[in-house]
Amino acid sequence: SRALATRALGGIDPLALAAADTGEGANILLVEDRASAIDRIGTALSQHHRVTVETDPHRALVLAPDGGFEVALVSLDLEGFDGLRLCSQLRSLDRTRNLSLIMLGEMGEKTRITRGLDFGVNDYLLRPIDRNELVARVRTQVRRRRFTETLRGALQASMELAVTDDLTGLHNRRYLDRQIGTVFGDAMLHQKGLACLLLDIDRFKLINDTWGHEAGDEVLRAFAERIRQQVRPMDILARYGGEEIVMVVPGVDLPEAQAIAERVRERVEAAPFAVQRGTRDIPVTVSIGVAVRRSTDASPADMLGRADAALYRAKSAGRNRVEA
Ligand code: GH3
Ligand code: MG
Ligand code: MG
Ligand code: MG
Repeated sequence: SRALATRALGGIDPLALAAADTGEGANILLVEDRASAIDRIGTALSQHHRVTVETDPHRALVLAPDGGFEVALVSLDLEGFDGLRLCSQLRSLDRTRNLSLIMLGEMGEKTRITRGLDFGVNDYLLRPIDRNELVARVRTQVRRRRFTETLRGALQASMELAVTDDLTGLHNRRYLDRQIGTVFGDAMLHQKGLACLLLDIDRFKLINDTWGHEAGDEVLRAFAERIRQQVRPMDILARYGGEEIVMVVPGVDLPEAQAIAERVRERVEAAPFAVQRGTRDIPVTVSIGVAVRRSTDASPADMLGRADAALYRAKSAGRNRVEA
């Protein structure tokens, strides 16, 4: 939504941004080998944009992915080369896929122009090229592309926001629920180990009651950060509930998972957490329930359930310990 996109962009409204864009100052690639056309088009566009001329279509194909171009104008009448083919290649390459394309052609080439429009070329200009029309059509493409790119960025940011926990910056439960099925299925298919660790801070209510909720938040953030430093890129780390964190660790068996959990427990206990700009050190301990996937598990919930039961045992047995 527009509001979410605005929030994701740090208060910038993408629609307002698009409306404010003049469509000036773009990087334009002109693929043309006729001297008169280069001169005419180059002169007209240079007053508004930066224009790079390339007479060789093969070199254009090499240049285009790295040039940071927003729009490419491609002649359909290149000497010994089909400009339409170049357009189609630019469309299919990963790094030029989003480039705005404008064909330059003759009136008699309507069939080819239509084919180009069919596979996604954005616009065309007929020779003799009218200067004002050229400038206007290029500007339209520049604005359209910038708008699309802005929305693409906003969408990406909102998608990340939707799976991130605000307080800790860890993934949230929605993310975990979405990913754990995939990881679980993968472990099942390849008959590999999969472990899940359920971490719950000991007597956290007491921390809140003693130091205040703000300090509790800070402890939670620092706790999450300390845990984050101990996971590998393929592990899932998510805030599961209030002061509970889930670690999903692929490729390990139960003894390995217990060793990981024990190391995490020790690291939490090893040093107190500095809060309120370093004025307070709060000691924290954590209890951890460990479970691994079993061949009889129907779903990740079975494994998570065992981790939860193990956590409960760790609490009953006196806290600051690992149970499996
Ligand atoms: P134990 O787990 O050892 O049994 O004791 P506990 O005190 O941690 O027990 P419990 O899990 O029942 O309570 C967790 C507390 O964490 C309750 C809740 O007020 C607090 N909490 C949950 N989320 C947050 C949060 O985001 N910030 C702060 N400051 N506190 C939170
Ligand atoms: Mg509890
Ligand atoms: Mg707790
Ligand atoms: Mg709890």
